[in-house]
Amino acid sequence: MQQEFTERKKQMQEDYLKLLNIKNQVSVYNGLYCRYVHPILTSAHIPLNWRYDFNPITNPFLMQRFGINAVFNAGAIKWNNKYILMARVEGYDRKSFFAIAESDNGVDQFTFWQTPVLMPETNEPDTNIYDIRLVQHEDGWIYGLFCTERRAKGIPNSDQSSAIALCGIARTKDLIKWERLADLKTNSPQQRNVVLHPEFYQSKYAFYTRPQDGFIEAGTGGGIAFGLASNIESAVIENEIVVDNKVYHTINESKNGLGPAPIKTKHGWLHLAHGVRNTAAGLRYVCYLFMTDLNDLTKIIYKPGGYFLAPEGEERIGDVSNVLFSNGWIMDNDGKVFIYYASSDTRMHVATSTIDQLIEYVMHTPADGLRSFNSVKAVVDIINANEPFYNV
Ligand code: M1P
Repeated sequence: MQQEFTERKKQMQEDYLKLLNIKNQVSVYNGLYCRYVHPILTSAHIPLNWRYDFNPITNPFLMQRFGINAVFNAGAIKWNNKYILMARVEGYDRKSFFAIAESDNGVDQFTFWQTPVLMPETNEPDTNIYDIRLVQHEDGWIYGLFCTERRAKGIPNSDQSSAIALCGIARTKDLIKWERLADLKTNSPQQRNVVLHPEFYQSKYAFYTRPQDGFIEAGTGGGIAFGLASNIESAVIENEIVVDNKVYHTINESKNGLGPAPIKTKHGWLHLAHGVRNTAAGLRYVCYLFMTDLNDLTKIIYKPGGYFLAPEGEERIGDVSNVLFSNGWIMDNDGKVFIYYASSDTRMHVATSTIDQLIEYVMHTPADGLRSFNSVKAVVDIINANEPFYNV
């Protein structure tokens, strides 16, 4: 028994180190971004000593004591020259929590810090927390805005799935010690995908929100909205203005939500978001880009039609299949952009691009014409413009 224990432990440790040392390679480059061969974080990347009790007396069969189901939807920030991901880690028990992993180059060898983040609670404990957006705000704090989910009040015992999703807010100076602030208050019964703008706007804290009627269904809400709060410690948004609404027969006809905080460029604020539509096989989540005006944050100035990134190959399959979701990206000083995205609520990937390529894409890709007729016109325009350049 002792020998079997020792051998399995050795094998597990060897396999784990092998996984952490995998070097990533570009799998596809399409002129806009590179995709990579390997996912960058999976449940297997969770340190073994979080999952197993390695004491042969208390765990003679060397079985898992805490199973991890998935690692996905990570916030991202460059910190002390490391690429930091604050991932949503989901246990077998379906509860999510946050854990930080770092990498030297942003595309491989992500390694978790020693322990997961023990996010402080408010007076009303969270049942589940997930999908953090990390923002270095100009006020000097790093903020983490995330979804806090609790069982809906006043519903019968027979209903064990009605939930209320709100925006939790915490801040830190070192990513280790977190100060939990009051949950964001808005007039919407449900909020997910809330993001803090990195700069003050009209001397206030500016938020991108996603008002929604139900926990899953957007109802009358579902667009990406914008609102201001005069303080962050007990933030209240009185008025939400929809910036990017859901639209019939588009990639975001059911709902959408902002991804990470936008990146400032000389042309406007560059946004990455997810759009959701319904299909016979369930919801399909894809990522798209748009740009808002530098002076009017509620005004979209460019929005390419369709998606920027959609599930491909094994990305299509997972706990919630046909989902790509991003809530983290990092731009380096040289303009390289690391887009961190999760596939099918199961694992994390990276795509890399440059700010120049993303701007070129956003400014020069035709907008959604909203009708098949206009799609054909867009294709014919490209064919005609190609006349002097393209001969096969
Ligand atoms: O399962 C897909 C996603 O569903 C939710 O996103 P949204 O609020 O936009 O519908 C979230 O639970 C998200 O974590 C999840 O990836």
